Amino acid sequence: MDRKEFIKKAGLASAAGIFVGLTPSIASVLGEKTIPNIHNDATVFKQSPLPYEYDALEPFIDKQTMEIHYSKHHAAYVSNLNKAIEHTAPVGTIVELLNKISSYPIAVRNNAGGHYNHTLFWELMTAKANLLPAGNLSIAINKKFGSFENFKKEFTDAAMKRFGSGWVWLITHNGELTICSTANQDNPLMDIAEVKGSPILALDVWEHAYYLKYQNKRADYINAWWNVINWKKAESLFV
Ligand code: MN3
Repeated sequence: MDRKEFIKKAGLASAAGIFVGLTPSIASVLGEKTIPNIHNDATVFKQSPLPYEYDALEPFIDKQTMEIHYSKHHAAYVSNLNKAIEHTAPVGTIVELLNKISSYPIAVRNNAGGHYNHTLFWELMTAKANLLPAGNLSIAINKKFGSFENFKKEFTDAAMKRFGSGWVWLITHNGELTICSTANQDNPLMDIAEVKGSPILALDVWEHAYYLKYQNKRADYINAWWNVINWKKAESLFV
């Protein structure tokens, strides 16, 4: 680095330092809240207990995958979400936050989605699964897709076609059922979602959800998941 370049770089660094140094006082002049959200219980998110044991979904979803997925992956989304909103104004409930996610940085989007998606995913699985939906949801599936088998095929196709990491959803919007998929930890409740609606079913197709047991065989994982769907929970979400 010659002398001229050094002076230029040093000047930029010092300008950056001044800028960073001024930020809090500008914030206080503007009367912005500087108390971190972490002190407000309403905006600290917590991971709910898993509604069953880690090995409850064997042999379809293995114990080790469940343990790592819940205690490492999901736990990290919750902790990183709390860090990402530590200095923002109160964000409201997780659903309220998702509904206005376009006004937050990408770290909030990724971790709020990760928290919501996994919470729902755990609740939508059970060891005591009925293999078919009942009630109004069953009627609506037959009406929209022709038969349960057609619905299963369309949902499985969407899950196979999701390139890279993401989720596949059955959602309802004004009583109409739709299958859609989202990348990363996005979901249909986000204001940035291409297809919006309320989730009825959620399937995690990130490799961390199946790689230990199924390796690259996503189709086998999806096929196994149909055996552990908590249709009672799905029916309760269909209103
Ligand atoms: Mn996951």
